[in-house]
Formats: sequence, structure tokens, C-alpha cells
Amino acid sequence: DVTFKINNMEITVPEGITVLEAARRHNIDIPTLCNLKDVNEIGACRMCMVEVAGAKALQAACVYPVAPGIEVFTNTPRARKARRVNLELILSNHHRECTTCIRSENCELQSLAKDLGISDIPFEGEKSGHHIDDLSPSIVRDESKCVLCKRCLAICNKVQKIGVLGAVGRGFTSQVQPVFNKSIAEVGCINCGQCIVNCPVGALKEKSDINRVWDALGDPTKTVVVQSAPAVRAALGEEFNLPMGTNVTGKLAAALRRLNFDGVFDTDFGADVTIMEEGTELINRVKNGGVLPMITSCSPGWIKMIETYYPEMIPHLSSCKSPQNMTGALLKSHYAEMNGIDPKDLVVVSVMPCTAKKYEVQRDELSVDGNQDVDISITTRELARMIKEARLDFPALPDEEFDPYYGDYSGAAVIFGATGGVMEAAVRTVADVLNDKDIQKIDYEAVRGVDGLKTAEVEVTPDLTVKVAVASGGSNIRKVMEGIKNGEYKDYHFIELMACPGGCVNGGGQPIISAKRKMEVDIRAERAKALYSEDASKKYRKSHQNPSVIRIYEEFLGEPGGHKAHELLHTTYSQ
Ligand code: HC0
Repeated sequence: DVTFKINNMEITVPEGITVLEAARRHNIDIPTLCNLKDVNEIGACRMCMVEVAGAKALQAACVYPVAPGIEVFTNTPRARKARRVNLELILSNHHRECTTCIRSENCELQSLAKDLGISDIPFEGEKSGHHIDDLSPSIVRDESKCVLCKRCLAICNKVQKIGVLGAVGRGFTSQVQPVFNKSIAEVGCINCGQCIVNCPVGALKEKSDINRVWDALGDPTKTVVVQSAPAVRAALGEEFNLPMGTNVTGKLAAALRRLNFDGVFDTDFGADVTIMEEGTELINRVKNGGVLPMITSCSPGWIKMIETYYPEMIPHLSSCKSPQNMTGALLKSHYAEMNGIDPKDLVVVSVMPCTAKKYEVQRDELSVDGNQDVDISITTRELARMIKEARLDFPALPDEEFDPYYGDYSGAAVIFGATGGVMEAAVRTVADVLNDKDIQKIDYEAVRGVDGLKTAEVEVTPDLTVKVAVASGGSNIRKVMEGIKNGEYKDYHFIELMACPGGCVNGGGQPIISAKRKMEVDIRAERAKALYSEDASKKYRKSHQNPSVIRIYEEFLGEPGGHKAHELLHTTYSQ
């Protein structure tokens, strides 16, 4: 431990941390814009300037390590003045359209300007960034709002290990840009949106599809149905000031109904169907010498990653479409038929915690007879905006159910939204099927939790111990890919990979939490709790026990893995 003085108060903190972190641990806040704990600690924004006794120049607290006996002052006239000037300089080069900015009231720059009492900007003049890149189906970059904090770059390079952003130019011409100043759509971006949820301002946002949804809802010739992903219910409440980790399933269904969707369904239904298909595929591969380990195929960021960076590994992918697309394909076929709707007049909207789902829905592979499985995908944040625009008092809404059949789901489906959830759901079903009984011990703790890479061995029958791995976040995915190549996973059966760290609960379409708050709470764990508690509360906790899943196989699909299922629910990706 290290003991030193901060604002004349003696504190003891662990060795190796920065002054910024030490201060926060003792409830002394030092402002910062660029700091992202463990990811971006580069002293770029100069907002965290403090005085250190004996040092002539002010020091950046986010990169200044604690040392025994030092004396730090965080609130001196000199430190305050430096912060103000630095903030005024940042603001002078910032496109300050605060009233119409998507990040209004959730902008770290705006709240700093308010906290530091900035009332006018003395340095008005030419601004450096003008370009808006909106060619990607998922992500829009607006250089005029970039504050050069490099948080996006650090997340993309270090955490996701995709590395499509770089810093170019110097001084006034400095920019953060995709390589070769191309559009983000033209480089190897996987559309995960982790840059967006880590941007302090409005320089990065999702491509909005809200107006397309409003237009569809207003079109009397269309039947418009909606499906909502597992992880949305774990975070949507945050947009309405409900405590993090509040499960809002009932209010979510109520809100969607009041937005006038003709059917209010749940992607979780498709998640249960996915388990039927993926479980069958796994059992077949194990029994018949298919390619192992089999890898999940539901995270579209991961799919883009394997196609772009590991095309030779594609045979490992499950042929299953994602639950989003399974749900869509079944709505466009079975549901349309059941309700006498021409599939061309049926609009399927999905609400996802994900920006890559916007890319997924437009893929050619994910359609049946030229009709896309899902027409429009919006993020959790976009749904929150629609709810606000419709003036619904979300916290006051009653708890309602999703519509029957396509809104029925098991506990296994709910946990899809957290890393390890798909694996646990699959093991629950595979174990029951292979043992031909209703196994009671179904909480597979070994695959739970926010660790980026987990492995486990599960004895599913006396003759078969399944070896599984679960990874989330690009850097962990890369470790697994390299491991498969060098034989580390050769006796593994099944691997779950999700592009976002922690899985969908921490997806790029989820509510944006400030870097400061993320230092205090692990948002992945808090949101995951909301899913595991819903799972525990469900009557059916295994996908194959969902009565509506049993019914759709009986009345429409036939056998899991059968002809019709293959036609609608499976796909192939080209190398
Ligand atoms: Fe996910 Fe999904 S669990 S990818 O994270 O499998 O986005 O929530 O909807 O499709 O179900 C996201 C979340 C989904 C899909 C499901 C899977």
C-alpha cells in the first residue's frame, strides 16, 4: 500500500494506481473526458490537471502514479483555471448543437461544461473536423463533435482488437479516423458499436431507423410486428432513471403495445427455437464426426469478424441463423400464413441491444424467397427515444405479457443476453435429450460471470463429457481463434462467442453509461443479474419445454434439423 496526502488529507491506497483513481476511491472527483479505466489512460484531454507539491508544472492525475509521501492538491486556483481553459479550447472546436444532439443530457462534455461553470467560449474561430460518415448500416461518425479523447480508438484496438480507427494529423488537423481516411463501412469494422457506448459525446452514434419504424406503423397497408431481444429488458429501464439491473420485461411489452405494434413478440421465442436447432446440430456433429468445436453463430459482430479475419474457420460455425432471424423467418412464414397476411405486407421490427443487428438484417443470406427475415432493427436506445416521443410514462406503465405464442419463452432464452447464457441454455437441453429425462440441476455456474474467457467440462451422460468454452469481446475471441489453430481446443465440443465484452447486456446499442459510473459499477454484471433472476422465476427453464416451441414443431416445422427447419432457420456464410 501507499500512503500520501490529497488536499491535506492522508489516504492509503494500493500501489500502482493513479492519483485519479486514488482520489475517486476517497470520494474526491477529478474531472476527465478521455479516461476509460484500464483501457484509455493517456492524459490526452488535460481535464484532470492537479498540483503536486514540488512539481513546477501541473500534472495529469490520470497518468500520475501514486507514490509514498507525495502531496496532491485537486482544487487550487491554478488547477481550476487550467481545466477551464482546456475545456474552453475543446468546446471552441466542438459542434455545439446541444439542443438537437442525440447525447443531450447524457454527454460528458456538456455536464463538465456545466459543472465547471463555463458560460462563454473565448476562442471562437475555425473548427477542424467537418466530415460526417454515415455509409455504415450501423455506425455514424461525426468529426465535428469529436473531442479527440481516443476512447473509441482504445476500445477498438485494445478491447475488441479490431483496430480500424487511428489517430492522424497533428495539432489543429488532428483527427481520429478509420484507416486511410475511408468510411467505417469500407474497413474491417465489425459494427459492434463499442466505440459508441464509450464515446463521451455525440461523435459516434447508431444509424437511426426510428423514422422507418414510425412510417411503417403509420402505413395502413402494413401489419407491423415487433420482437425484442433478451438483453433489452435488462437495460431499457436505465433510460428512464430506473436503477441499473432493473428487469423491465413487463413494461417493455406494455410500451411496445402502446406504440401500436400489431404483434408484440419476443426474440426469446426464437432463442428457444435456436436451442432446438443448435442442440440438434451439436448432437449430430458429435455423433457423426462433424467439424468440432462447433461455434455459435448468433452474434452478428462475431460473424463479421470470422468472415473478415478468420474465413478459414467458417466450417466451425453453427449453421443456425440468430434468434432474431429465426423469429423473423417464422413470422414471415408461419405467422403470416396463420393470420392470412401476405409476407410482403408484414413488417418485422426488432429491438436489439446491438448495432451490428442493423447490418445483420440486411444481409442477403438472411432472407427467404427474397423477403428479408427482419425488416428494421432498432437499438435499445432508439426504442427509448420512441417511447419518449410517444410521451409514455415508462416507469408508470403496468407490467404486461408479450402476445401469446411468439411471445412465449423459457428461462433458458432470457439468459442468452449474458455471456455464457447460450451455452447454459444449450447444455440444459442437450443433457435432457441425451438422458431422456428432466434433469433438475440446471444452474451451470461454471459458464456464468463476466470473465472474458471461461472453460468448463460438463458430464452430460456417463459416456459423454462435453468440453465447452465461452468468450466475449474481440480480444478474447482472438485468443480462442488462435487457440483453435494451434490445437488447444481440439477436444472441445462447443464454443460460445459474443462480440461485445460481457455479451449482449453490454452491447453497442444499450443505454450509454458514463466512464465515471463504469468505474464504480460493473454494468455487465448488474444487467446480467436482471436476466438470471427472470430465468429463475420462469415456470419453464429449458427451451424444449416451452409449450409454444413444442407446438411450432408439431404444427409447422416438423423435426428439429429437418427439411423445413433447414430452409427457414439455417444459413451458410461464404469464405
Ligand atoms: Fe443478443 Fe441474441 S442474445 S445475439 O446477445 O443468440 O443482440 O440480447 O437478441 O439474435 O436471442 C443481441 C441479446 C439477441 C440473437 C438472442 C442470440
